[in-house]
Amino acid sequence: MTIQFFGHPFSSYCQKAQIAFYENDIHFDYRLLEPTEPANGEEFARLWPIKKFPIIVENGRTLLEATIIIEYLAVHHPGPVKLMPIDPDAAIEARMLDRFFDNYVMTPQGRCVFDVLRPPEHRDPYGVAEARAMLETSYAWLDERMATRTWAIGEGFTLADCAAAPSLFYADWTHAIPEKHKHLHAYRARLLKRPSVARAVDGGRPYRHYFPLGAPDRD
Ligand SMILES: N[C@@H](CCC(=O)N[C@@H](CS)C(=O)NCC(=O)O)C(=O)O
Repeated sequence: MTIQFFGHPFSSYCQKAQIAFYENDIHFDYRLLEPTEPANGEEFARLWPIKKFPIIVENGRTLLEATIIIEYLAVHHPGPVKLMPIDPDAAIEARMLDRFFDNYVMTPQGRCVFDVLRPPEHRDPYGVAEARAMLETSYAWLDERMATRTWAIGEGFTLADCAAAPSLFYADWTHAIPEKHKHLHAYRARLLKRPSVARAVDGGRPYRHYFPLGAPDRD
């Protein structure tokens, strides 16, 4: 049976996983989580009560977490693009950078964005300031790192770049990457030109009005 993918095309973590599918041309059924598709939402809530997406289901097995979905595809649907490097040290580097993008770019980015969805009396300006400071630190660290690399861990496109693409896409909308970080800007632009990433970004285009801070007129 075709892999069932429960998610939303505007979601950063869904785009991260989708990029892995597109890189190796792996077919899946998109089970869109939108109010117009209540059956998908009900099945999703039964499969994963925490209700964070994406998840996938194949042969009765449910896989949670974008990173784990990418690891699963590498094992069960291997293709020409080795998102999990064969070399064990390179694989450690890819996993390390994957954690970096999720924890220190995607997470603070989300903290800024979701704060505006809270009722005003429950907003957390101190937490948002901390998140913005973390983004600044992450940008500076990445800019230096990307001075000598094409992709996050070197010359090959990996799991880490699947994480980087939506992280940097939305982080720049949320807390602009300073102009002085030329290597980081070039990396973000390279990611957006990658066909798998462009396809994921295009899938989210009809939903840009969902962006809580207001989507900029670019990208
Ligand atoms: N750790 C999860 C995070 C997934 C996540 O936070 N997904 C967001 C969408 S980008 C979500 O489910 N939001 C809905 C909610 O929090 O209710 C992963 O890596 O897949």
